[in-house]
Amino acid sequence: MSTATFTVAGMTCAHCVSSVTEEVSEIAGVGGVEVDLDSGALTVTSSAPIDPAAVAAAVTEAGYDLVTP
Ligand code: 9UX
Repeated sequence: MSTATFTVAGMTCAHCVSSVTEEVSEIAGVGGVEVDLDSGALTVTSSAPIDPAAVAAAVTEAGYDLVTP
């Protein structure tokens, strides 16, 4: 089990949160997704370490941006 935290920019409502959660949940191996609207924190739990590029692509697909540190 692996957990990774990211930051998403641009979410302003609960539906934004749903969209991001839905897209990231579709990544292979992902078992849990938590999104905090206020901070933009995105926590992804997966069976194997997640590829950050896959997370970035999913967040882009949802219509938002992953903040790259
Ligand atoms: Mo409503 Mo969240 O348009 O972008 S889904 S603010």
